[in-house]
Amino acid sequence: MEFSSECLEYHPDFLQKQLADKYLQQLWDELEWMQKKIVIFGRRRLQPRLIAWYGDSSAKYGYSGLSLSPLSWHPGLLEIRHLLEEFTSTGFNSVLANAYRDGSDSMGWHRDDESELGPTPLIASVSLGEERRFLVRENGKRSSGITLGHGSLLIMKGSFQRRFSHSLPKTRRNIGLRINLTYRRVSDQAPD
Ligand SMILES: O=C(O)CCC(=O)C(=O)O
Ligand SMILES: [Mn+2]
Repeated sequence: MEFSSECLEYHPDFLQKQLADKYLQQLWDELEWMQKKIVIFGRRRLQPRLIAWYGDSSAKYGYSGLSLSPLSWHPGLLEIRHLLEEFTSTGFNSVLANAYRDGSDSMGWHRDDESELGPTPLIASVSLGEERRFLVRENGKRSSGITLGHGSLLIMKGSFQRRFSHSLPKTRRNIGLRINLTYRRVSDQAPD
């Protein structure tokens, strides 16, 4: 697929397998996973995945009618934050963790373009566990995909959120757990 590396970078071997195995187990066992109700097209339904929001206490975040106050950092999430800060030379103050329990959990098409992320956010997305397809689509064009593997890092940056939407579709493959961590920097200023 054609992406400018200005917008999207994929690093398949960001975490060594042993370390990725350790974090997968630890974060599944120890994070405070929740399944939230959200409103889509006026209907209340359960999100088809589990989520947990961790970060500095100032890092409040809202999307799809949800307003999330962060839990204070888990040591594993903090270790990964430090690895990412070194790798990307960017500071993060929060992380949204998503757990896809099997192939029927998913995330619909969206952009991470909330004003508290700023106009050109750098979002660092770490994947653990089962491989899943990540789809990217520019308005009016066909989607393309990247397979996100265990221990990989995807960096979305620059104009990515303005130009493209992304999603994580369901799959019929008989697969188990995948955890995804999107590290973000959210501003603690009220949006204008
Ligand atoms: O699970 C993924 O790879 C995507 C997660 C995502 O897009 C998000 O948390 O905003
Ligand atoms: Mn996203």
